[in-house]
Amino acid sequence: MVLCSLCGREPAVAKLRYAGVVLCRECFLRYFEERVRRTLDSLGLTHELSGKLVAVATSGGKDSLNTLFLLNKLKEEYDYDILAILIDEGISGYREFKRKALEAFCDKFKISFKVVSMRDSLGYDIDTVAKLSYEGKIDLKPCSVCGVFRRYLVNLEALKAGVDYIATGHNLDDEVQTFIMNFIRGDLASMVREGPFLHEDFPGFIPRFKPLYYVPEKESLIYFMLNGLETPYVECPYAPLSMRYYIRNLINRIEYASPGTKLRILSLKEHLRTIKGKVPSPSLRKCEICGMPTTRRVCRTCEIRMLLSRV
Ligand code: Q46
Ligand code: ZN
Repeated sequence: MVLCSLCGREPAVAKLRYAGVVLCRECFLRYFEERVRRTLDSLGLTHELSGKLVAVATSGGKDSLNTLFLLNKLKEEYDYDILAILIDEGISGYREFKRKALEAFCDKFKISFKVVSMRDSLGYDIDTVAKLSYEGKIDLKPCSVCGVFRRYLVNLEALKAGVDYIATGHNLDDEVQTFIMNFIRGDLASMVREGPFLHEDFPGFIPRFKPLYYVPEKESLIYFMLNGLETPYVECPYAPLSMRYYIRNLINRIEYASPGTKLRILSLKEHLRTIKGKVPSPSLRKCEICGMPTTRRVCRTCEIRMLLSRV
């Protein structure tokens, strides 16, 4: 039996290859939660969250449920309220299962939640978008529409509910993938802008933070399982069509061959964020159609809706 590298008493259940250690259940949970707590503290949220309403944007997957679980656990200590928001994109064979998982989770932990239908709110669901894309009627992939619409609806619903902060379940792997995708697109402004906390001083923009920013996906999965949390392991059928899917597999292969790669990329990302002020980035304005914050004359959501209405 392999014993925990920290306490030396209990059997190890998690191997952290990049650190060369193995941890038992208790030490792993403590290590994991301490890292999340340190993240919140480093973002200045320790006192800032007091008396506030925090929305957790959740998909019903392990990372967003972990975020909900952790923020629910910390809410008395930090003195805030939480509300879970799930956007139903209308993806059959996927969304209904994850939605049920969120509902069961919120019932179990007595968390308020809101489900928003993309079709009812914006007039389109992602199955329809995917069909149009497959038929060659639009030059847009399902994920590029889904991501834009989801972000838009989470912000809109949070505004309606009087939310002060939005928390998302992005983990270290997501951040590394996004960084590489921005690199491939040559989008330096996004490379230096995106971090664990995003705040723009503009009406209608709700500050966002990512409690799992420094947590590798594999550790998020271990934490989820060790806490006995449940979600069906179904994947969105459109995920393999995205650039992210390709990048994710590629980075996982490199990480396997060279442990610590993801951490090194994240540390480069963190380093680049220090030059944020030196990279010109477009300022926010109000969308001429819907009034939501955007860097364009017309926001991407309104632009896509106009495009879809012409098909
Ligand atoms: S739900 Fe939507 Fe994801 Fe499906 S269509 Fe793509 S973005 S993969 S996280
Ligand atoms: Zn708009």
